[in-house]
Amino acid sequence: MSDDRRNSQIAATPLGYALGARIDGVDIRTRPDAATVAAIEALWHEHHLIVFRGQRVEPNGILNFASAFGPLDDHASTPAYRHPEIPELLQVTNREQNGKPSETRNTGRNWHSDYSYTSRPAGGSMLYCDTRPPVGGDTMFANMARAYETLSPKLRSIVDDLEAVYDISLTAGIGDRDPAKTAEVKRLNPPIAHPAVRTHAKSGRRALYVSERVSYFAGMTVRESRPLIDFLCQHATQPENVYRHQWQEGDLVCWDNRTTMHMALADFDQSEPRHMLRATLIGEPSGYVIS
Ligand SMILES: O=C(O)CCC(=O)C(=O)O
Ligand SMILES: [Fe+2]
Repeated sequence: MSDDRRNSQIAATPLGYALGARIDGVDIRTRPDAATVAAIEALWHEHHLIVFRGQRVEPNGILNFASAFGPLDDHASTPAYRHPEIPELLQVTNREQNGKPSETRNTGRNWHSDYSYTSRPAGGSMLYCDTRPPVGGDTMFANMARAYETLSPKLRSIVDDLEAVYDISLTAGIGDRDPAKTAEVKRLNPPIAHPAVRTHAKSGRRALYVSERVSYFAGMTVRESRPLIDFLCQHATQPENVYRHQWQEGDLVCWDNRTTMHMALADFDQSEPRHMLRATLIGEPSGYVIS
């Protein structure tokens, strides 16, 4: 099939006003060619989050599809959470691991952008739903470009000059995980300062880069920073700025961590299995470690 024919079948249907679109006409079991990748990326940048629905794929298939969009992270920042055979896949699961509760059963329970506590924050994340509970287990996403654009010009000029210090200790539920693994993850990821507003390398869009994992703004005290962090998070996550995804098995949801943040909800019966696999595209280097 020619590229033109193939790409003309790709169609996007918006899922929310703030962000999100379902993409039809793509079978993720087939590695996309360059023209298809470009067509998908254009829709991804426009909608910030895209959903491929009704896909059934093995872990290697996720790898094959995701790697067409750029180099994948091997998740060395969080080695304990990787798929046992495929380091480019992170498991977000409540399946027991070696007879113990999974370390990732409560992953993502506060608003964040993936790997913001590293010097290589994620570009895109692609999360595949293998098994979902009968009801709930939703994920919410906020449009951080829109959050930035809807600030007053004065506050925008203030945040433009700020650096946000990210701290992995602020990851929700990290205290409930295996202490040795948590200590290792903290050692690998000391606090790091990133610009509070980042410009998307490909779309040029500016977006707020502040989440619930920010502890303070560089050069300001924690007490001074706290109200502003709280305000910015609350502003960004107001319902009008959020898309809430209700998962179906076989969904591949791809979000851009440079223009969105997300939170996984514990709104489900934890005795029901929920098993997800994530491929993470390496983003642009950013930030500096706070000594
Ligand atoms: O489990 C989810 O829905 C999302 C978890 C999360 O934060 C992630 O995979 O990046
Ligand atoms: Fe996440």
